[in-house]
Amino acid sequence: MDIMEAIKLRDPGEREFHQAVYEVLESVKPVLDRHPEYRRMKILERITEPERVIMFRVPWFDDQGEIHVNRGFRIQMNSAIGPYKGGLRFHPSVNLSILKFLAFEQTFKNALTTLPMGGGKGGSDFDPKGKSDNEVMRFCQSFMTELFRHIGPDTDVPAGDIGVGAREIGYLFGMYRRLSNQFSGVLTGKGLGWGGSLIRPEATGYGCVYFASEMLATQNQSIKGKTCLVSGAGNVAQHTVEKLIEMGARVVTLSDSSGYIYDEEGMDKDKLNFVKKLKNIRRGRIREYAENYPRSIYTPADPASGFNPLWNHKADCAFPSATQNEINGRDAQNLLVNGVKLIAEGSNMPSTPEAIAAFLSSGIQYAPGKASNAGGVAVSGLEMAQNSMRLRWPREEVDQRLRTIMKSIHKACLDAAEEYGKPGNYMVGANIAGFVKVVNAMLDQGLV
Ligand code: NDP
Ligand code: 2IT
Repeated sequence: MDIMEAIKLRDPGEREFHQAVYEVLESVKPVLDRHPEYRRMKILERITEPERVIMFRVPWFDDQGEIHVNRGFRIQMNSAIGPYKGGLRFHPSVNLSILKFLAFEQTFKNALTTLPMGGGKGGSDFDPKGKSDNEVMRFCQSFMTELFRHIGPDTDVPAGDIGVGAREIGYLFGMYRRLSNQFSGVLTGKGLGWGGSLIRPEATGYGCVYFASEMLATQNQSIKGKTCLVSGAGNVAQHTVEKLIEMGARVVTLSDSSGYIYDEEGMDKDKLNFVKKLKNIRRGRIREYAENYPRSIYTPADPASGFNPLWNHKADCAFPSATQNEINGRDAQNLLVNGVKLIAEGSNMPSTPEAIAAFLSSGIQYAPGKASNAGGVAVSGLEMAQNSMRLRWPREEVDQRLRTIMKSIHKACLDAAEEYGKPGNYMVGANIAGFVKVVNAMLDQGLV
């Protein structure tokens, strides 16, 4: 039976996981043809099956004394090249399918970073929105009370993702330290005063813009003066905007799940600082941007419309930085009609297969998340390295290493694409380069 069919039969309903696996399997077909040993050693069957899946109950009290029960997960996907590594997502939509797709993608992304990290992902269907700090703390403590026995600085090193930022990492770390009686580098994204790395909060967004600059450089172009669409308003979106502004681009959009803002004038440092305070401290909605800057326009989300108007503005570049499948086939057509020539994915799997097909057939530059958003986990890897050495590198050094890593990922994608006859196809290149590295490690280490 075809491997894809077998995966669908085994876990029907895991739509996002099937989507992520299908993309990689299609890309690596020529590699399998060149390396018959991969099929003989049942590499596809092994690499699509998590090494371990942990699912657990997370009970907690809200401020009124009411009891709630959420579900916690950790997918330990692949540890052939290093300890499991990947973020934790707290969002009501979290389920096994979403976390398996993220852990699968993470495995190849981490391989691309050049650092020794395996792939994992975890999280909960807990919704931090509208919860008090104390409620979030109690939830994190309950979550870690179970998770702590499955992780460790040389076993599995979680970090942030949607709904998990500096506050949550703090509460999680505190509980891990208490339970294990050890101060270790078990989580990344830690505070600067207790083992965190400079540039880690900025890394995903900055890295994505560095990657886009490399892409543009292949066409003798630069970010300067480009009009850019950015979605999301969280960690990745904020630091993407920060670097874009610094490099002289004009950023005109941001969003959250309630709607998006369009600011014709473009954002500057002051406007970005407003967004940071709004989102990271007051935890408010992006609508307030338009209330504060009346020349910008707020449009509420309308999921029933079948398209996202954020992607329907004249622009040169797009940086989706919210969530999976946020650009569908119709959005992709809108982007193309509006003149967008470069897509660099900050979020994981933001483009549906239809959208990717439209980008690739139009010949614009398209970078998949596992390459362009790898800067976040790369600096997590640098945080682990600094923790192991018990020292801290200065900001410039981490930033320089991040740039070097993004450059090397960019080159690895182009080289692999070229080698397999798909020049300029970053998606195929990223999938092949990540896959080959993980597979070779698996083959070296025997049937485990
Ligand atoms: P944050 O929680 O900081 O921000 C997420 C943003 O996306 C918010 O504006 C949120 O809006 C919006 N969003 C989330 N879910 C949905 C949804 N279902 N529909 C519409 N909007 C949504 O997360 P991050 O910025 O860290 O993550 C954004 C993306 O980047 C994710 O895909 C993540 O996997 C990926 N990523 C993150 C990395 C990191 O280091 N943090 C590294 C690499 C990739 P609202 O507040 O309304 O929910
Ligand atoms: O998707 C991702 O790469 C992340 N959420 C960051 C993972 C990490 O371990 O830093």
